Formats: sequence, C-alpha cells, structure tokens
Amino acid sequence: MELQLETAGESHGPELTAILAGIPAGAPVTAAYLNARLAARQGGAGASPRQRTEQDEVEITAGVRDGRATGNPIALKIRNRDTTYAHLPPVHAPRPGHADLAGALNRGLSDARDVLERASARETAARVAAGAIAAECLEALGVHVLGHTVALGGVDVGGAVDDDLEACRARRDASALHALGSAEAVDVALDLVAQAKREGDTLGGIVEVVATGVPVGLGGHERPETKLSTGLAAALMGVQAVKGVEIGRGFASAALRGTELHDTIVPTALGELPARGGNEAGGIEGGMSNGQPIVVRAAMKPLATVRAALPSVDLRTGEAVPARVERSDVTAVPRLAIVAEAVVALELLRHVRRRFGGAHLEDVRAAIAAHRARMRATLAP
Ligand code: EPS
Repeated sequence: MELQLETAGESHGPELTAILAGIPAGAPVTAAYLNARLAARQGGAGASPRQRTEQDEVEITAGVRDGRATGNPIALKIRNRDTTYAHLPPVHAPRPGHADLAGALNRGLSDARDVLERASARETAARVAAGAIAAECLEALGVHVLGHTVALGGVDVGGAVDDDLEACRARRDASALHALGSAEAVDVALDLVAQAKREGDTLGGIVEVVATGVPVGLGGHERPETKLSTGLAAALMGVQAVKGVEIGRGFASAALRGTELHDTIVPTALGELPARGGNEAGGIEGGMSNGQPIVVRAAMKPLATVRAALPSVDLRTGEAVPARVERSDVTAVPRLAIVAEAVVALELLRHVRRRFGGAHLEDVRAAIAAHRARMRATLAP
C-alpha cells in the first residue's frame, strides 16, 4: 500500500485541502491531536500578524469514523480567514529569492500573483495536518517523531533530545523558537529577531527532526529510489525555503576520518541486535534505517520578502523597481520545526507501508513484530 498525499489551496483562497490515501484501517485519527499540531505550527516568534488572523482548525470530511481511519482516502479541510485572493493586487515586481520571477516567466505572465499564492508557506498547514495523521499512526506502532529548532540567524539554540520524546515535545511547544536549548541562547536569538524586525530584514536557520523506534530496514540499498535517505531528503527539500538537508553528521562528516566517524558495532547478548558505538550516521546506513534514532536536519534561507525591499524589475516595462513587499514575517524557522516533523512522519510512514503492507493497523503491527522476531532468530540460530 502506497501512502499518497495531495494538497491544494492558495494562501488567500477559501481553504486548504489535503487528501491522504494509504492510512491503514483502524489507525487512530484524533481531530484534537491534529489541531494541537496546527496550533504548534502557528506558534513561535518571528511570524507576521497573518498568523493571528488564521486560527487553523481541521475539518475531516472523509476516511475517518469514530476516531479511526476506515482505510478509505482521508480528506481534510482547513479554512482560511483571509480569503482576499480575488481582490489582491497584481505582483509585477518579483521578489529576489521567491518563486515570483521564475514562476511568472515560466507561465508567460507579467503578474506573479497566482504563482506566489501557491508557493506560499501557508500550504504547510495542510501538510502539518496530514503529517499529524501519519505521526499518530506511527505512535500507535511505537515510532515517535520530534522536530525542533537548532539554530536561528546563526545563533545555536539546539539542546539535547533525550529518550522521552514526549517530554521534549512539551518543552519544544513551550519555547518561543520551538527550541530545546538554554533560555540564554533563546534570548540571544529572540533579540536578533527583534533587531531584524526593526531593520525590515529576515532570518533563516536550521531545524532537526529525530525519530525513535523506527524498525530496522526501512528503505533499501538496492536502488536510489528505494532509499529512505532519498525520500527524507526529498520530503525536507520539498518544504518552502529549505536549501539544504543533512543526515547524521552530514556535511561535517566530510572533514573527518573514517576511523573517527563511523559508529562501531558492539556485541550484546545472543539473540539481541548488536549495539552501536554512536549515531553519527543519523540512523541510516546504505539508505536503510539501522535501528538507531533517525536524525535529519534542514536549513532554511531567510524569507524572501524583506521590508527593506531588494532591487527588482517591473515585468511589464523592464524598469528597475523595488521588489514588492508582500508580508512581514521575520522568520519561519520555528514553524519549520513543526512542518519538518510532519513531512518526516509522512515519509517514515510511507516506508513502513511499503515494507510491511497490511490493510489494518493490526496487520502492520504483526508484520513489524514478525520482522523483529526473524532478525533475532538470525542472530541466535
Ligand atoms: C506567506 C506569507 C504570509 C505568511 C504566510 C506565508 O502571509 P501574508 O502574506 O498573508 O501575511 O503569514 O504563512 C501563513 C499564513 C501560514 O499559515 O503559514 C508566504 O508568502 O509564504
């Protein structure tokens, strides 16, 4: 069974829509859980007043009965409060760094409005709702996923993720930056956000997603398309404004020696999986999950709409003009922490569905248990 997600909707249109197919029958789908994730996405410092206008609440219109997935495609709606799309002015001065110029040229338009309405990160609300369904299903299978901010505007706000991901989630949700770092570090970054706001500028940053309880062998080494690493990178690169993805030590591993980097394989009791000397691989070797926590990071560029407008060109006349100023978010990095968690949950569940199949949640559970038993039998023949 293949997990499939499609979203539709413009930033200032009537609503966002998501259709998610491939959730096994019997999986819990709790509107309150989805709405909590949507509220988390809207929290966080650096957002424009638009975030207070929109108070996202999901409406589940298909595929769920009595709080359980039926196995039919699930349909979700999130209504927009700002529905001014039809009356918004044309955008003739594309913003450097945004989809405006390439999108308008691609469609042969001098008005980028239709491009930016869909390129907008407002769409991520739909993916967060769908990702919350994936995360709830994964939790029922013993897999937990947590996203958090590790850097903002070059300030390190990262903190250790301990084994209790639920406790980390509560701390993350209470943080203005969705970060687990010290209060001092968060304050330094918040000052930076305030300063950038005063100066009409924007900030980027880095988020990390950790997943625990992931069965060994998701993905596969056989083909580029089957690799879990390929899917996770694509899922994260598919989020608006993400310019880089790394797994485990990622780019830093390029400067290390093999003897320094690789996680040693350590014997344990007969019939138990070998332990590992570390997790520099970020839980993925050969494109497969290796049973260690998955650790992936995504880098977000500073938002393209800067109040101190960058130089641009009027697409009707070719004359130099300042880029159109469409919004005043200073940073969307805290939002990205929640969005990244959602897209990683979707990708992990996609691989669980591919590897273990099953029409009902209990089938998936049984298949994972059988796989674990077979691995143990391999180690103690
Ligand atoms: C966005 C522009 C802003 C953001 C919006 C994404 O909207 P507006 O132009 O209406 O101020 O607030 O994000 C959201 C509304 C959201 O829910 O994430 C953009 O162009 O990407």
